Amino acid sequence: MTMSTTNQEEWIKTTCPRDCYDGCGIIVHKRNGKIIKVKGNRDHPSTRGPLCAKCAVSYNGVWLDENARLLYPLKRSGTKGSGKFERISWDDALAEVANKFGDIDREHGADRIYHTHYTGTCSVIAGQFPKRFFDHIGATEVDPDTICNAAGHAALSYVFGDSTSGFDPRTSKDSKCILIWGANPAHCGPHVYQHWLREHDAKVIVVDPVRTETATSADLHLQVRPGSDAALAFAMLHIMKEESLVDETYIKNHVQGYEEVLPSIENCTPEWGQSETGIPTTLIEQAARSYARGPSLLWLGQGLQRQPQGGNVFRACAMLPAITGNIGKPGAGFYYLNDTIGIGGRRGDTSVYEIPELNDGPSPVSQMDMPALLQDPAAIQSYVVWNCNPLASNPNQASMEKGLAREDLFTVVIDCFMTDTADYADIVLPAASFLEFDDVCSSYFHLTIGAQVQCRVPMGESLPNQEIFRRLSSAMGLEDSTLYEDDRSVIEHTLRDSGIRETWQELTEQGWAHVADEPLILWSDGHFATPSGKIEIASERAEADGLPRLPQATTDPEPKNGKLRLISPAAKWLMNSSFGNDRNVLKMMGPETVTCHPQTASDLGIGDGDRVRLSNEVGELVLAACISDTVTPGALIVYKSRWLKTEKSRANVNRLCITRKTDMGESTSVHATEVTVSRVD
Ligand SMILES: Nc1nc2c(c(=O)[nH]1)N[C@H]1C(S)=C(S)[C@@H](COP(=O)(O)OP(=O)(O)OC[C@H]3O[C@@H](n4cnc5c(=O)[nH]c(N)nc54)[C@H](O)[C@@H]3O)O[C@H]1N2
Ligand SMILES: Nc1nc2c(c(=O)[nH]1)N[C@H]1C(S)=C(S)[C@@H](COP(=O)(O)OP(=O)(O)OC[C@H]3O[C@@H](n4cnc5c(=O)[nH]c(N)nc54)[C@H](O)[C@@H]3O)O[C@H]1N2
Ligand SMILES: [Mo]
Repeated sequence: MTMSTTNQEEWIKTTCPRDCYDGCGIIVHKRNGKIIKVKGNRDHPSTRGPLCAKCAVSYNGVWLDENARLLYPLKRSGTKGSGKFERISWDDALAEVANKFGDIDREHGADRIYHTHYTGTCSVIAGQFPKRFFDHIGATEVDPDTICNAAGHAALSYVFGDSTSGFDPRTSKDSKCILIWGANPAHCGPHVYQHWLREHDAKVIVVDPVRTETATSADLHLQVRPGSDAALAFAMLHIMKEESLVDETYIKNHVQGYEEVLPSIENCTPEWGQSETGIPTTLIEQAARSYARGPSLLWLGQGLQRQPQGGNVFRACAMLPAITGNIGKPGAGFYYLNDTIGIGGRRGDTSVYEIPELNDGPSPVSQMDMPALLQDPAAIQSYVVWNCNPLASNPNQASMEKGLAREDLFTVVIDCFMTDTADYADIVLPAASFLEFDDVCSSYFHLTIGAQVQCRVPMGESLPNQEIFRRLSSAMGLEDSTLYEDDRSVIEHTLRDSGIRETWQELTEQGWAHVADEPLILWSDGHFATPSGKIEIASERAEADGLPRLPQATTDPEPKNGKLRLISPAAKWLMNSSFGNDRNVLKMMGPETVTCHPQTASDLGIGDGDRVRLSNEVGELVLAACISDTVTPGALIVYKSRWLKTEKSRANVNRLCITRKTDMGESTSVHATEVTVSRVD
């Protein structure tokens, strides 16, 4: 595990497990056994130098700070939300949880125990292993992707049969055009932005209602009206058809439903496209031509599908590679999220993720149902929160808070920090951080696997998630051996399934490895994982699920009664709500603001820096206005997921965000939240 040692100096290679496109390599510098610096690994293909600013600050700030970290199991001693707790032993904490779960199982059934988790850590074992416990006891899972990206997965599964085998970024050396649709890597994958996107000769096109940093540095920015992306895709396809830029041979061999969708494409003229999207026809034409000529890559952002018709938008955009044949050849392809371990259907043994025989419990429920369900004593008796911070991250915050305040709801929170959600727990269990245990990280952009290497002992009495659930299994007297599988065995599974040749020892010395030596050209055999084996523009499976057979050229209606569409994208200085408790991060972010277009501001009589009230049917928030034409006139921006307790309002943008479900995947449509804005005198 040690790269080199001189006297008392040590440098350890490890990997950043945050939910980020970058998947960075890290070097931890120790002196006399103590971590003195956490920094970027300049030999890592994604990182190539320093860490991003937020990780550099937080990993050397709150993550190493004993005063900020949770060190011991805690039991609530005050009212819910008061943040008053007393220290208890692990044995007592686990016995209390075990007894309570036993009582609930006997009185109501274990399906009344709900567990919610997401990507607080994306490392494989800490991120996946605890599911075995919940599956075994028959608890109800809150479907994790419904807070983030489920609509996109559902849509791409209809079209390609697989949403997680996107392009290998290394294939971009052969690309002439990269189309980034509703993603902002400048914030969300700063190393991908700096080293992958900006160092390209390919023409970069960005479709986003916001002139993000990514859009500013692109060759072409299509500043789309929010919710009109499907119309834009159809208008681009119209131009491609008119100008004979479609690949008839590819369509004939590999696409189902082109003839059926053609009449809609023919109706969607560039002029119609301009009126729907607000983008001048000349720009739509330029984008259509560059993309169609290719070879082109299409990156479908997660932000793009967080809207009511997010699934339809994805199906519409997915027609671009199909109809132009920009797939299955060097420099071409689509990307949403890569499952590096299982890419291209290579995964053999899936037992790292799930033990099929353990997994016959209740169906998962959508995160969008949680604000209502949490308030219902007939539905939920216990809420276990691990790897996430739902009070900060979930929409309809007021209802979430009301549910969490229920005296009869037995809430357990496992985290590294005392989050806003943890304040409402009955039992808080301290999680070890990624610097404190071995694990495996797989990037969801680059096709690399990284070693997460223990750099110090866990702080206080904290434990890795997997160890917490082994001990809880034991406290409950559970017998299934898979609940106790040790880390080394799971790590070996994972490496084998990833096709990694290196042993764990070699991986820790190297820090990372590509899952394939040469760039993978995915879908090059022209066979797709759909029932027909073709790309399904027309989908019988969608139809059977009560959805349209074809993508629709529709646009969301404009907000009525003076309302505006509130977008709440990822903040540069946060990782969801993570890092929001770091003093220096807070300093860099400054006070929370709402960005609005100068025309909107003048219509509403708002000046830069004025206090404004944003309100709708679920809540209200008072913020300082920031007037800027980076956003389209009908839209507002408030970045997502600050900690509530760092704000005077004790709320963040999720106070306003709605739980309306997307058309597919029962997922979040936060970017379509509508609010009224008024100046506070
Ligand atoms: N308004 C609005 N809201 C949004 C979004 C939006 O676009 N707009 N985006 C949504 C999206 S995309 C997502 S993914 C969600 C994310 O929302 P969450 O999943 O809630 O993500 P975080 O807020 O980062 O919370 C992760 C928690 O895990 C903890 N953690 C880190 N490492 C470990 C560990 O090893 N063990 C344990 N037990 N805990 C650990 C961190 O300290 C942190 O408190 O937010 C969603 N919320
Ligand atoms: N710094 C930082 N990095 C992060 C995160 C973070 O919180 N902070 N979160 C991580 C997580 S969990 C995720 S899921 C990813 C998210 O990664 P992205 O998908 O890149 O991020 P978002 O910020 O959710 O949304 C991207 C863009 O979608 C745009 N958008 C909103 N509505 C529309 C629309 O109607 N049409 C179009 N075309 N675009 C629209 C927004 O303006 C935004 O610029 O980032 C990850 N990386
Ligand atoms: Mo996400």
